[in-house]
Amino acid sequence: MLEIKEKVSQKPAQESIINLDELNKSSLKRSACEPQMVNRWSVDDIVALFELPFSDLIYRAQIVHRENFDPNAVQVSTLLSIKTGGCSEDCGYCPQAARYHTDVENEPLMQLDAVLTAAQEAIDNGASRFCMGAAWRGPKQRDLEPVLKMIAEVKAMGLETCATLGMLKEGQAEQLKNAGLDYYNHNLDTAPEFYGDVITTRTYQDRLETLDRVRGADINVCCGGIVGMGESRNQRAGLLAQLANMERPPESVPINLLTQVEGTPLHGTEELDQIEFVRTIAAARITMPHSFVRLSAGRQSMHEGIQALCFIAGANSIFYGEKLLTTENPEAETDKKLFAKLGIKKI
Ligand code: SAM
Ligand code: DTB
Ligand code: SF4
Repeated sequence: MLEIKEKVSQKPAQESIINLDELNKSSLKRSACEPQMVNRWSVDDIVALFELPFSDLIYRAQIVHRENFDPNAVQVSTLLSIKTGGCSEDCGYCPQAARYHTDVENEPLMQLDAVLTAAQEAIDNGASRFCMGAAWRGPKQRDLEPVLKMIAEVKAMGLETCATLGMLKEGQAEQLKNAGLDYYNHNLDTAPEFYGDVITTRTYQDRLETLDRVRGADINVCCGGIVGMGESRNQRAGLLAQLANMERPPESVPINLLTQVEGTPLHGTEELDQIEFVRTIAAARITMPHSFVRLSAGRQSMHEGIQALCFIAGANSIFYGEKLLTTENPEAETDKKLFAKLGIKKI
């Protein structure tokens, strides 16, 4: 244990975590807010965490968790898909991509009233944050206008606001900030070297540039990824290294377990062992001590004992409500019972 402790706390190797040449070529001007990488954690250091005996890993995660958070408090966000299906992108996990034959239909942007009704339900169920998701490559200006109105009205109801609308162009993050947006969710999804196996219609660099824009507009960053897509342990560690080495790590880090949907290319992927999922949560907690780590998609397929282990490993945020975007999530009542059993309070 001591030996490993020393290993993981030593100064990490000076490897470049992102492709700096590519970043330099980027048309985006450098700003003070650009997520320059800091070599806090090498991929090898994070793999060493994954390799710890389970009990030692959880112990370390608990120490970090208790140093930084109330260990019995979990933040709850409710998700709403404000624009479902028909997406032009080819993300291999996603049931909303138009090119895959899934049961998801292409629907228009929701009306403001319906969004506000859903926000009121979220309040009634005790959610503190409301996240609006759209199946877009990115918002066109004419799409953004009604979303700005939704954000402003949801904020006025007293909820924290979050949106996930795809890639942002210059100036759009500022408009979102002015409307009252607290968080923007945009995931890196996986390690750079596995990314091209999953998505080809947008690059890793595109994602980093959107994250720059979000940071530059002083919006909190919600950024994580998906595990269980057939990536290696090294690549799970690689995703965490990308996140943990950001100049300012994301305030919120959703760790999704792939929800396999028939018709998507990743349907039929070998299931990730759930203890390995808990290890991923623990490694996220240790490497990003100040971030909320969100136990995101995949809870529907997890026994409550595994979810309890995730909370012990440092997860302190969940999506709350019977639906994620298009797939199922535990009922709010089920989660209330689980929280009561575990003595967890909602924040
Ligand atoms: N279209 C926008 C985008 O891609 O940024 C926003 C919505 S998109 C559905 C948000 C995130 O949900 C994705 O980046 C991915 O990490 C996650 N996601 C989508 N489908 C999933 C699935 N089947 N299982 C787990 N996570 C999924
Ligand atoms: C995130 O990381 N997970 C959420 C949220 N951000 C937008 C989405 C999960 C989607 C799961 C598949 C679906 O319901 O369509
Ligand atoms: Fe479109 Fe987002 Fe789904 Fe990718 S993850 S296909 S961008 S909705």
